[in-house]
Amino acid sequence: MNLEELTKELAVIQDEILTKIKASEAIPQLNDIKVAYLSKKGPLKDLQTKLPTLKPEEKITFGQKINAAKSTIQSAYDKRQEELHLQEVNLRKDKNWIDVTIPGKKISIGHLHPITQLRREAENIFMNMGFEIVEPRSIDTDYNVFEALNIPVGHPARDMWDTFWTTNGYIPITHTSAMQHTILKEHDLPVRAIVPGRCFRQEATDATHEHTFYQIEGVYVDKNITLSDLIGTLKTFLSAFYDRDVQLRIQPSYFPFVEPGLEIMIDCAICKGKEGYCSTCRGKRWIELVPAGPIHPNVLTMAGIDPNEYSGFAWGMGLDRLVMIKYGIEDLRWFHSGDLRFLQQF
Ligand code: FA5
Repeated sequence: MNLEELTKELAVIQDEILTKIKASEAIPQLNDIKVAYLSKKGPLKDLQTKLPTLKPEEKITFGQKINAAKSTIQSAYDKRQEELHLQEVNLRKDKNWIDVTIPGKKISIGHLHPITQLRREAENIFMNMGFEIVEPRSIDTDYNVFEALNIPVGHPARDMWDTFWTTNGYIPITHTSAMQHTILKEHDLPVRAIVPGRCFRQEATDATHEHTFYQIEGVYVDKNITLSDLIGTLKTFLSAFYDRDVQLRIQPSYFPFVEPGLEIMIDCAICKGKEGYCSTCRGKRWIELVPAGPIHPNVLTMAGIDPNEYSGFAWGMGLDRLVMIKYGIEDLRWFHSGDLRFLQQF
């Protein structure tokens, strides 16, 4: 082959390589092209082997042409490599793209049940009044639930607290009064304690009765305690709890462990005593809220306390009812419903 033919051949090979470099779509493909055309077994090397057939000055000319072609090819390779690299980076950016301006997703973390919130509030008020908090047992003996409260076996008052029994004779506590005997027996006098706890009863449930509900028992024993101490304590607590000057009215009731038995009523803050029907007090203007009374001498005696030296009072308020009145809730079954539309309001 003469110089002219070799030059033509070189131009064809160069065009072919440049076209392939331009058309390459990824760096590995580009590298393959480079290896195929510029390696020792490539077409350029082939042309170089034909140099000896040329005259000396043609050798120089063709050598220069080959070098120029190599340099052109290298530049095209470098340029394409840069383009493909950029293309790949942009593609990755698109895939992992994060819009940092999107507002975050709100994680809902829930909150305390309204009964728990207000139980804590009630505990704080009583603690500020000098009461200690005693936890009740969830199941207890017949002795603590009934007998030590002056309700022996066969006493008709047991029917007031129709309850569940375990197969081995224990009682899921029917009222927090079940802790009265333990408190009176185990605490030094004077004693001021509250017992916030969960109670269980065999009930046909309705808007004001559940099989599971909460009570806050109160026990106060000291020398010279009178009914006015009971009234003063409850008025102070209820006024703080409802954040207003609560008015009390007292009517007789019956519980074997207090004498006399009382039902403390509060004025209805919903209708404020006005004419017309009110769903909270049912038009009575007064709401029965706290059963209470001076502790019966038999209960003190059974706990080893001399009723001639000491006297005291107790109450057992329904916490669910306290909360219902505070928030104007008409049906206590909402509390156990687990319905977020209800719970999220508190
Ligand atoms: C008692 O349980 C007495 N141990 C209270 C007591 C204590 C009186 C100390 C005297 C001295 P009673 O069964 O009435 O009493 O219940 C007290 C309160 O618990 C009621 O006023 C009511 O608010 C609440 N309660 C009773 N049963 C239910 C129920 N099934 N569902 C929701 N709340 C209830």
